[in-house]
Amino acid sequence: MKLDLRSDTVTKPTEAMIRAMAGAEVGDDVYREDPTVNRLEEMAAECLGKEAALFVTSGTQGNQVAVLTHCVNGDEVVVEADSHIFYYEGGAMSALAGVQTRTLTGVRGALRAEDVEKAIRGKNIHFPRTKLICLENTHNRAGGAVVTVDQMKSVYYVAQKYQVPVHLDGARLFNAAVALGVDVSELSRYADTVQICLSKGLSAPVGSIIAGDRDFIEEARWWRKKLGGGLRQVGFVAAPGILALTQMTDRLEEDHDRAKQLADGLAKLSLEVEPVDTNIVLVHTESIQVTAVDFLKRLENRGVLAVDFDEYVIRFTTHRHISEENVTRVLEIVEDLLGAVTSPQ
Ligand code: TLP
Repeated sequence: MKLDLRSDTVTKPTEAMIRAMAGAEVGDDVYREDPTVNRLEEMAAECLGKEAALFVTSGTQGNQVAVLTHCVNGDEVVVEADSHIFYYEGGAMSALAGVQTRTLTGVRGALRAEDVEKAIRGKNIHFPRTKLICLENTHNRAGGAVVTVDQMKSVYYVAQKYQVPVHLDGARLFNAAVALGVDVSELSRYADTVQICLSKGLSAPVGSIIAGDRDFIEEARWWRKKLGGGLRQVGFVAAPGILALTQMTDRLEEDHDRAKQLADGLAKLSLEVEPVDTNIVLVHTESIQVTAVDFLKRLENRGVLAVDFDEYVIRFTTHRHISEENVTRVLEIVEDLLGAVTSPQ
């Protein structure tokens, strides 16, 4: 069996989730008659401290519906240069919403309030209008880095000063909340709209939520339909999402412990490892002069899967199916591979 550390998206539903799917009460959600979806949306809105929420098919759909709802074509959106919404969503923001992006380099993924303030456009006939600021917490490409409450608050205050809404890509917001020891609403309160993924460490098979005020969610529902995301008896898919929110958030700490175990072990093997806040470990392979893709092939031959994040950077992601023993095994395999790389031919 492969040890799959490519992503926390590979997690399978729990037994309880499968039972919940089979037993879900359903209806036509386009008519808003699916009681399970309605319950999930109410619960999600409440836990994120927002008026309303909408069940969407994926994190990407949630983020893009949010951009479409906030902006019109030609608007400018301030994003972190390595953010998922900019880096990994197929250019959807410009393709679908027709917006242009203003990229700012963050500090471990966190935008600095002073940079955001400078980037917000003033009134000038030559300029586009800044219509949205996007944050990401935890920040994926920054290695699962947590954006602190104070960092979020400072950007939000600037955004409010200029009346520009903030959208939070909180695909792994519960990881951030658990790592900081705060309620998730302490983070979501510093954004006007939030996207959270149910299908990553929380283990639901499908789906994300976007939350915001009632008018925003009404409009987002229209955009979701337009994108083909108006599903029918989708309570079968939403049912595990309810368990994701009620039963799966606290255990994320175990994933964080596994990531720290892995990072410590890799550092002991003299590899350069980025600081670990949550369930993502970024490892550099320059020092052994092997590219990420090459090292990944060697790992795969030994039954370990991870992904490349840069020419010399590998990402390992821990999740519910990766135990302490599994991490120990991964470290033994890496040690063997390093021996082969560094020993004279
Ligand atoms: N991230 C995936 C890949 O797309 C890279 C992963 O394996 O980490 N926001 C963030 C911060 C994400 O990490 C992801 C998925 C998404 C949005 C998109 O979610 P999905 O995959 O549900 O569209």
